This record gives sequence, structure tokens and C-alpha cells, in this order.
Amino acid sequence: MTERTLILVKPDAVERNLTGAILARFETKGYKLSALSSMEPSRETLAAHYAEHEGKPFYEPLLEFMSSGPIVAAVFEGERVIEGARTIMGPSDPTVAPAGTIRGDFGRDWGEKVQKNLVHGSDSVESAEREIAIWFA
Ligand code: RTP
Ligand code: MG
Repeated sequence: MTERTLILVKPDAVERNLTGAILARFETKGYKLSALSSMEPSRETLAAHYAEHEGKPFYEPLLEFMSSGPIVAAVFEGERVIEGARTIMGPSDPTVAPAGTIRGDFGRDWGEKVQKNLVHGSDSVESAEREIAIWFA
């Protein structure tokens, strides 16, 4: 079934001029870019997006990190794109993410409280629809 997923190019990736290289990985895999926006998100937007993590130790560092500069929000479409995009991204921790994945190729541990891992991708159909409504209201 054709799905949509929300991809965020996080502030660390935008700062390092990796936006094009990251979006290209989803495009060259064959997924269709259907929405794209560059922005500096409000705290309200970030709190809505990360509501499931409220109260966790990394929550405040995460919101601070995500507010630290511009991000790029994108919607990609295709068959099983949610799972496919997460495969392309690799595991959350860039130190153990395999080479060939975005996080494995471009990421590392910078010794900070939050994992600066370059990219976000929705983890289910329900999350994707919820997140797309937040970022592309
Ligand atoms: P995402 O939601 O961004 O696609 O990443 P994910 O599913 O792989 O990771 P998740 O568990 O949903 O966590 C959201 C983001 O919070 C930061 N994080 N830092 N212990 C830590 O330092 C830690 N744990 C999570 C990461 O930026 C992660 O992507
Ligand atoms: Mg997640």
C-alpha cells in the first residue's frame, strides 16, 4: 500500500550542508518527494512532534537541539516508504549505525547529551499522518 512518511533533516545536518545529500538518498531509492519546507520550528511544534518522549531524560536536550537552527521538513511517498526510509536512515545511534546508512555514513557521537543523528523518519502509518499534520498544517 502506498504510504507517506515525514522526514526531518535535523539542525546538525543542515548546519553541515548535508541537506541535499540526505534528501538524495530517499529520492535515488525511488521514493517521491511530495512536500518540502525549510523552517525554524517553534517550541510548540517540537513539543507536539515529540509528545511521546515528554518526561524522558533526553527530552529537554532534544527540544533544545531541534531549536538550535533551521531544519528541513519533507514528505516522501511510496510503497512501504515508512520502513524503507528507516532502513536508509539506520539505527538511532550513529556510532553503531552501519556504513551505507545516513547515520552510519555521516554521524558520530559528539559527546553531547542528545544523539545528534541528522534525520528523523516516522515510525508507523499513524505517526506519519500525525506528524505530517503538524509540520504541513
Ligand atoms: P527519530 O524519532 O528522530 O526518527 O529517531 P528514533 O526513532 O531513532 O529515536 P527516538 O527513540 O524516537 O528518539 C527521538 C530522538 O531523540 C534523540 N535521542 N537522544 N539517549 C539519547 O541521547 C537520545 N535518545 C534519543 C535522538 O535525536 C532521536 O532521534
Ligand atoms: Mg522516533
